[in-house]
Amino acid sequence: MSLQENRVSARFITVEGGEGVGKTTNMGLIQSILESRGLEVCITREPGGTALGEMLRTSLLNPELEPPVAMAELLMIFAARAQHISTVIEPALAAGQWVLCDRFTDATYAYQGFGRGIDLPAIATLEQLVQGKRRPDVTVLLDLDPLVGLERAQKRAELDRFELEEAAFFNRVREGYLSRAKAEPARWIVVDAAKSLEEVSSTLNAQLTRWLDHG
Ligand code: Z5A
Repeated sequence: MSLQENRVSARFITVEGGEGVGKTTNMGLIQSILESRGLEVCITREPGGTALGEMLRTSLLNPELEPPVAMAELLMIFAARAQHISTVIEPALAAGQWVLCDRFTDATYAYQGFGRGIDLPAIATLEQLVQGKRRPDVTVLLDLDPLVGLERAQKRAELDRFELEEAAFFNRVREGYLSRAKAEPARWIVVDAAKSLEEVSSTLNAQLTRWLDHG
């Protein structure tokens, strides 16, 4: 595909789900599917993706730092997002690169909205203010029982501040994701992440390929 064609069709793909569901692992698969079609891919993540965003990420995740209250947490996430959109996401899309982002605003609805109980319309107001019309073109949801995901995450590394929340919080987050996917099914690819990595990858491959071919 020529750079000119990429410019016209560059898309914004996000990957979502609870702790340890396999987002990082499956980002690699998505990247290789896109690159095998000759597409240039910009890989990024939230919170993070810029120097400022990574600083905010550290403050958000480190359990040894002063924990932000829910509203401060929400605003830190949107501050990181404003910087990320302006300096990474929009320039990449404008240059014809496909953007593949590990978490985005659906995570804010799930964690800060459903998880922490912040009003969803308040999140929608910030979304509009910070993002304008920018929304993901497709979102992959890796859906998994939070207990299984936490067990996987625990085996891999020290738990961060979010991962120390109680089980009810993670159940609300999962419910939040599933209700968003149900409300807007054309945008979401929902994959059962309880299956083996091979099965998850194969389902994701098939569904993403269908979306890429038929959009
Ligand atoms: N957050 C928020 O609150 N609001 C927001 O708006 C945003 C974020 C954007 C950081 O996210 C935190 O930010 C997040 C919410 C909050 N909460 N936390 N924590 P993060 O994405 O960096 O953190 P994470 O969800 O904990 O990601 P993770 O631990 O890196 O998990 P993952 O990327 O989904 O999983 P993984 O590293 O690919 O896999 C975990 C392990 O499981 C690994 O050993 C794999 O080999 C294994 N694995 C993967 N798939 C399978 C299958 N299918 N079977 C068996 N084992 C598997």
